[in-house]
Amino acid sequence: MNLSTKILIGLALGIIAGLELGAEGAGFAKTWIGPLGTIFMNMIKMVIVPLVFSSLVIGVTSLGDIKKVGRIGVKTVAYYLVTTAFAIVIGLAIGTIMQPGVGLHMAVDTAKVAAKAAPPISKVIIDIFPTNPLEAMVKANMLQIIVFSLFVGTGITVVGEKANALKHTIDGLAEVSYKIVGMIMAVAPIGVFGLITPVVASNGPAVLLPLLKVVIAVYLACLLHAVLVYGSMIKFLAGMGFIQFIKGIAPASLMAFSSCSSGGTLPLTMSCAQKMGASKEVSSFVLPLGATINMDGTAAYQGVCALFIAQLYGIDLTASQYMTIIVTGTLASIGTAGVPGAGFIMLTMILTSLGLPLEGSALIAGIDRILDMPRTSVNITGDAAVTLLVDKSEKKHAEAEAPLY
Ligand code: DAS
Repeated sequence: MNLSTKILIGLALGIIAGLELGAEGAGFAKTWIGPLGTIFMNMIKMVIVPLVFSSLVIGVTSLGDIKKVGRIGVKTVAYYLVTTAFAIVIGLAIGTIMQPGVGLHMAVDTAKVAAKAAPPISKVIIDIFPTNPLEAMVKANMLQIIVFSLFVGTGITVVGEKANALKHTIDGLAEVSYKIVGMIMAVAPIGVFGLITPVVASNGPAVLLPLLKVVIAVYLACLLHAVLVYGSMIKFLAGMGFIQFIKGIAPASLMAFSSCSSGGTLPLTMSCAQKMGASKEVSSFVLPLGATINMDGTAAYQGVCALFIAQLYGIDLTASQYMTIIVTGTLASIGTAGVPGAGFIMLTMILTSLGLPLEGSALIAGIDRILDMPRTSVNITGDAAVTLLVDKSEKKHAEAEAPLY
């Protein structure tokens, strides 16, 4: 039985238990069943720091010799960041239009939430540069950890040979972190059961009805992003028909949809991109980087879900908080590893940076695997689209530099 079926069973049992217990059993659910969910969430928080640090450092070191790929690296990262920002904006737009969480005011300590929701945009930008990276890790300050990781990855690449041992160690930490994510996801059904039961018991069936809206919102945001953003990129910048591109990337997109793993799909993504004309040099650099740092589908999902949870608690987000979602979501998607369920881990980080209650993510946890399919598919499709763009511009660059005769 695969993980998605197990999670859905955990969700179904949690809903049934919550409905059976009802409001009068909410206390029992909170005291005796809730801790299963709390432990699950604690394990998620436990792995976020090593996961983001190591996967991002390795993502940056895959740039190889900075001089040689400086130009490609800047272009690649720029395209990845811009498309990710677009994805979040599309996710926020869909979440604003569809309002998936409206009408479900849940009791929450607004003082706690309000206290964290205040930071002005300038403070958000200044604060992403850590004064002490170890403190950032201890406090799980994700934006600071992401910035520090970018510097460490660049430093390792510039130092070269002498830093090989460090790079090897961090690479090992990345692999171990992916494995730990897998172990945590193995107990997800129990964790989801523990998360969802108290929520349903204390909020009744009304809480679950909007879940369909969230699923539709995430799928719609992913589809819109792929058609609007990749459609125009491929047609106007890569000089390829969008249908031709979709047919070319389809094997990898479908593999990503079913495996929910960008990393696992990478070999297929590379062969699809190369069959569509991307050179080996560009695709073997841009795609592994993309599988590590480019997560447009995840970003769109985070835009929708962050709004869903704010709406769930009747919290109106300020413009500065919208900006925080765009900045945090763009940077956080860099640190999202290409493994199943990694995006949900990043969502909990975005909620924390907004001061929104993590409990709200319990409803998302139960359907996350369903939401992981389209976002992973979009993640790798975006990687392939950027690869074709960078490849086209590199070929133009080479032609421009070629001797006239
Ligand atoms: N499933 C992850 C991937 O492989 C993304 C995510 O969980 O959001 O891209």
